[in-house]
Amino acid sequence: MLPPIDALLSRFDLDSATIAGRPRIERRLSDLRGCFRDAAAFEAALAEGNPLVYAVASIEPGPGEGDLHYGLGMLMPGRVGDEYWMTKGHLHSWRPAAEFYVGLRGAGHMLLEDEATGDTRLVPLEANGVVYVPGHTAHRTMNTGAEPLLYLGIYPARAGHDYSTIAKKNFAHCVLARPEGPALVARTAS
Ligand code: S6P
Ligand code: ZN
Repeated sequence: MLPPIDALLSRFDLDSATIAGRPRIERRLSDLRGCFRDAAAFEAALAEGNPLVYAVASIEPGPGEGDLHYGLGMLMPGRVGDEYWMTKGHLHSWRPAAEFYVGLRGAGHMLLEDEATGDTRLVPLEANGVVYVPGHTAHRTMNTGAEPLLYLGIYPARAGHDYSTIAKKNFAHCVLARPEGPALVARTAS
């Protein structure tokens, strides 16, 4: 038997990055301690205030083995030192879980890092583009534009979030704002 239409259809408000009647988590600058390479710039920015950096409204239709979940993300534009505002980044607890990121509005990039090899890619995330995040891949999103970045992340229900691996060792690369655009730089070299 199929669920009622309300459980099959969601409607977004892209200006507020909300989905009517659904939970939304918010991450502020203070939630991102340890993510940026310039700790002094981070603390100086935090001393000025604790702005909203991103929010995610989630839809979790069911916990079944074949179910899919999705989240509407809004990542605000901003900088800490020469790094763009970013998400915490994570691996999926169930490592084989892949994910699609669908760009809806604004301009961003995704940092992808293969857990086993460290192989790294910087991939644009923008309207009319879909980024495929393979399984076993740490992923972080940066707003590299001037407007809020809106996107959808679609992932297996059983994916889960492993934040602790990133919290312990961070990504091996940073993405720096350079005059010519976002530049991928080894963390040790920066
Ligand atoms: C979930 C998916 C996204 C992120 C969102 C926030 O698998 O990748 O919905 O949760 O982009 O990022 P983070 O790293 O704070 O979860
Ligand atoms: Zn994910």
